[in-house]
Amino acid sequence: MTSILLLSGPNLNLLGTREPAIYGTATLDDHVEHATSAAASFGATLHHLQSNHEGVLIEAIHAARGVDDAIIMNAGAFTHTSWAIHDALSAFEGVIVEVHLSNPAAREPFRHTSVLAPVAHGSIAGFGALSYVLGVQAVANLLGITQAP
Ligand code: CA2
Repeated sequence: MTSILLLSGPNLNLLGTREPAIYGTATLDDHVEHATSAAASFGATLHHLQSNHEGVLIEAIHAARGVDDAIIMNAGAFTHTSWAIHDALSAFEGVIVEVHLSNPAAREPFRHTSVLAPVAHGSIAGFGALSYVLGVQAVANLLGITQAP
């Protein structure tokens, strides 16, 4: 069975508690639930890890090698800074999709660069909760899964 790892970076555990104008009112658990349902509709399983620690995320990417078929990652602010996560993702042989709730390109200049985008197959940003579902659809498409079993 196709296995997808969903990774969430720093502060995403705070979703639903602050900044609703930017990130909406849904919690991270809500987004994971939607992504899990979307994956199931393609006959795939999805497991999730959130961490506020760069090293924990890097080790999760290493552990996914040879185990998971795809990584969907919202790296939070590490998106803009972490060459270490960039390098870890570059060693993952499966599909990589970057997702964001907001549209960083329309926000502060420091958010305009993603150091992870060059090692992802593609990036989805600005669609709120839909970004996660679109991320799963992108993975299914890239893996050649056209419909649920
Ligand atoms: O739009 C996204 O998904 C981001 O990855 C969210 C990150 C931000 O640093 C990226 O530029 C874009 C921040 C997530 C922090 O979420 C919070 C939620 C509630 C309260 C405070 C932060």
